Amino acid sequence: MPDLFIAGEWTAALDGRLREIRCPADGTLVGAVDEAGPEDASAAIAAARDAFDRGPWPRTPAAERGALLLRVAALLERDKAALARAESLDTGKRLVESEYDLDDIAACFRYFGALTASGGGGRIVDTGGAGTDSRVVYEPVGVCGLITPWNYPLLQAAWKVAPALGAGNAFVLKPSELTPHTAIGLIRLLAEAGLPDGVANLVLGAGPEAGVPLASDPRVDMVSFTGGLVTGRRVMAAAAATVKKVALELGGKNPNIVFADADFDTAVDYALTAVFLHSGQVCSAGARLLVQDELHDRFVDAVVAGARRIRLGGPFDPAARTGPLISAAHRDRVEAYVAAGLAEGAVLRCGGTRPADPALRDGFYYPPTVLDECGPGMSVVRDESFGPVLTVERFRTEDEAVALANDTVYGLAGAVWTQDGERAHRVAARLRAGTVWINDFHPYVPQAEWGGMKQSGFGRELGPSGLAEYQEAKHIWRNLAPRPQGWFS
Ligand code: TXE
Repeated sequence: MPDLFIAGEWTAALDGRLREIRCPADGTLVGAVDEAGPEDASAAIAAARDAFDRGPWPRTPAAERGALLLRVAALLERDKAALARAESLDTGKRLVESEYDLDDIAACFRYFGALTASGGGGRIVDTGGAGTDSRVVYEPVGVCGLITPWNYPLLQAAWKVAPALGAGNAFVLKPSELTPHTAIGLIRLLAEAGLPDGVANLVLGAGPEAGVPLASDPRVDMVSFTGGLVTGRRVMAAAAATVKKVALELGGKNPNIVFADADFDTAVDYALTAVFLHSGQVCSAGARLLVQDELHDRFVDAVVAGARRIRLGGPFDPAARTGPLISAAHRDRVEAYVAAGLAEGAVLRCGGTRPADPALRDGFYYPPTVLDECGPGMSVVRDESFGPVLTVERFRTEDEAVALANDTVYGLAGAVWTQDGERAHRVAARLRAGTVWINDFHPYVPQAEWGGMKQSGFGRELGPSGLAEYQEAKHIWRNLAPRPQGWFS
C-alpha cells in the first residue's frame, strides 16, 4: 500500500521515489516508504484547504470532534503493541520506552478529546450597554502544517494533531523522514475513527522538499514545528513571507541544579535519567549539571559510576538501558561536539569513544559521556548536543547557580534539587524556562503547558494553551437596535 495520504486516499509519490528506513540499532531494513516532493506536498495542502473551506469538519459540533479524539485514544490503546514496535524499529529506542510513549499518546488524545467536548463555545462580553450583543468565539485557524522530528515521532505528532483536530482544523503532517512508520499508523486510525476525507493529510520526505512548502505555501494558515534551532529559524523565515501563524519547539540546553543539601542518592539517580534517557535525544534533557562546589567531587564521582553502568543495546535487548543515536550523521555530530569540548579544556570522566562491543558494531551507538570542569564560555555548554553528553559546572551561591542556569540562548526546561523549600521556589521563579522541576526531572502531563522561552521557541503544546494555539479568537458585535449615528451630520 502506498504511504502518502492525500484527500482520503493512500497514494504513491508523484515521481515514484522511495526511501529505505533502517533501524538505527543494527541497520536492518524496516521498510521502504514513498518519498514526497514539493508537488505531493502541494496536493496535500490543496486537499486540506478544500476540506477546511468546504468540508464538514470545522463546522462539526465540538462535542463530536471531542468524541472522535476519544475514539482515536481507544484505537491507540488497541494497537499499542504494534505501534510501539514500529516506533522502536524506526528510532532504535527500547521497546518499553515506546510503550510508555504510547500510553502518553493515548492520554494526549483523551485529554484533548475531553477538553474539546467540554469547550466553552465562546464568551459573552459585557459592553456596558443593553443595546449590544458582544461575543468572542474561538474558531479553527485553518490549514495547519505540522512538522515533527525523529526522537519522539508519534508523541510529537500527537501533541499537534490532537489539538489541531479538536479545534476544527485541517492539517498536513510531515514527520521526520527518518521515522515515518507510526505517523502512517496514526493516520490510519484517524480514518478508522471516522475523520472526514481531506482533514488529515500525510506527506513523508525530506525537509527541504516536503517540509518547506508547509512553511511557505500561502494556502497554509499556520505552521507548527518541533525540531532543531537552525531548522526552526528557516521555518520561521519561510513563514514570514505569508505572515503565517508560527509555533516552534526548538529544544534546549537544560540546567539541572544540585545544591549541597539535596537528597544525594535521589539527585544522582535523576541526574543520570535527566541526561542519558533515550541517549540524550530529548529536547528537555538535563545536559548541564550545575553542582554546588562542596558537593562537586562526591556527586560527580557517583554520576560517573552510574553512567559507566548504563548498558547499551537494541530495542528488544532486555538488558539494555538505552539505545543508539538516530543516525550515523548524528553520531558524527555528537563526536565532533565532544572533541570540541575536550579541545576547550573539559575533562573527560567517562565515555567519549564509540563502544568496542562487537554486538553494537552495526548500530549508531555512543556511550554515556561526562565532561567535567566545564565553563560557561565553552561550546559544549552553549550548544545542544542531543546526545548522551553531560557537562558539569560548579557554583558557590544561589545567585551564581541562577546566573549560570540562565546563561543560554535556550529556555525550555530546568530543575533544582534542594531540601530547602523556600530556595527551591526562589530558584524556580528565577529560571527562564517553560518548565521547571523541583526535586524531579522529566515528568509532564497533558494538562500542563509545554514549550520554551527565548530561542527554545514560542507557543505552547498541551494544556488549554495547546488547544488555543490552534484557534483564532473572533469578536462578533451585534447592534441590537441600529439607528443612524449622526457623526457627520
Ligand atoms: O532536525 P531538524 P535534525 C535538534 C538536535 C539535533 C538537531 C538537528 O539538536 O541535533 O536539532 O536534528 C524537517 N523546512 N533537535 O537535523 O532538521 C525535518 O524533515 C521545513 C531538537 O534531525 O530540525 C524533520 O521533519 N522542515 C528536537 C523536522 O524538520 C524541515 C528534535 C526536524 O528536523 C526543514 C530533533 C526545512 N527547511 C532535533 N529542514 C526537539 N526540539 O526536540 C528539515 N525539516
